[in-house]
Amino acid sequence: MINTDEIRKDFPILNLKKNGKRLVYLDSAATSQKPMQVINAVSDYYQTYNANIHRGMYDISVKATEEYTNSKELAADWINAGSYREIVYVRNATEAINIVALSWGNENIKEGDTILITTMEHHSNIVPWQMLAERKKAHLEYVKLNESKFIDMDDYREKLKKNPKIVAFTHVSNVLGTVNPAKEMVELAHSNGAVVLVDGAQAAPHIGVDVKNIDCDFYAFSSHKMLGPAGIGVLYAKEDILENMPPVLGGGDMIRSVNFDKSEWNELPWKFEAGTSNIEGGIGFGAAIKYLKGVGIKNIEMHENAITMYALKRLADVKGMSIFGPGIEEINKRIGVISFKIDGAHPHDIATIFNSEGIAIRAGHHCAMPLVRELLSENAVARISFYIYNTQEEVDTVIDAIAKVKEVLRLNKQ
Ligand code: C6P
Repeated sequence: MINTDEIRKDFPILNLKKNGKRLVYLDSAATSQKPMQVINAVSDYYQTYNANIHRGMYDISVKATEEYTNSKELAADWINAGSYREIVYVRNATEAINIVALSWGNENIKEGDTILITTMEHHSNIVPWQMLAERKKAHLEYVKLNESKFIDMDDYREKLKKNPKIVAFTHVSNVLGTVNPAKEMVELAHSNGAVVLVDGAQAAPHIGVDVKNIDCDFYAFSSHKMLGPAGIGVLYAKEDILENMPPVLGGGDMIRSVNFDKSEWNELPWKFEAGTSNIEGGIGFGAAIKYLKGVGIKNIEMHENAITMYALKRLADVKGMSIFGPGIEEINKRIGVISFKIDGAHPHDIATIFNSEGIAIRAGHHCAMPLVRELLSENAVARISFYIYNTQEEVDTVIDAIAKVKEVLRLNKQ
């Protein structure tokens, strides 16, 4: 199991005081905190080998190139990709999905085709497909959720009968915390001839991901949610698919040769990385993955499972509390993202009062408006989310803060 006392020593921000109280950071689904190992890796690059990659014959440029490529190898290993050639560095999961919609989508989607996504998606996995559907006069279809707010597999099978060219779904919901049966969904889509993109933004930091086993064609995730810097993320794609996709951006580094009338593309994955890369981001991301590997994904899963279980139990005792997403009995189908509401309290008031207690949580539609508004029938929900550095004592502070919410809003009198 994880020794959180030891882990917390690596995260300087966790010693900060907020409103006179120690910061309790429960918004890792939005972005995670960073350990000294990542901060030092970025600082070390700036201080000792800052140079452009793929361009210099001199030592510090060679080292920068090596470290950047090495981080891709770590990223490939983290999700069990075939090699770093399948790892395209992009700004974030959002950009990864957009690149697929622009490159693969523009080539392969024709008028009248169907694109299939689910009603559980983050805006990043809705809007690029809406834009593609509009460009191509294609149909965008949504798989429903069932009563328990899991993907309705019967509806999924039905919608697959419309022969979508591409299916895109989230591995883990950023609102419900639900882990979707990715392997089964990919298998069904493939047997129907569709290619599949999995949005792994909330999965890659928290659960073991094996893209070979899932067999998805594309997988998207961001560094900043897994201890790394912002501005760097991964588009994984099977090598043969990437080979056949045209680049989206043109410029330096993505070419093998340029003539006045025509250019030839560079080898993978550089074909998709035009211009100077986010070098320090890639190096920091590599350090983050090394750190997570040191902790071990099984330990991460066990720790988050235990703390989520504890939180669900304690929250269940709160009067007027509703929790969205799988309950304790389905703990193995969820991660530590818990969205909730308290009768009579607006989620923004909850988040504001939590803040006065030093607790950082997110409240709102969580960039999943269709899910929150239409399926949960809420304008906003409050959300706590855990990572490797969170403790049961921090869950206890949440329970105390809820008592404070009730006191301030005079809900105890109801
Ligand atoms: N969700 C949240 O607070 P980016 O912003 O590109 O790194 O990640 C986008 C994204 C895509 N898919 C899912 C399932 C996500 O949860 C997110 C990011 C954050 O829930 C910020 S809105």
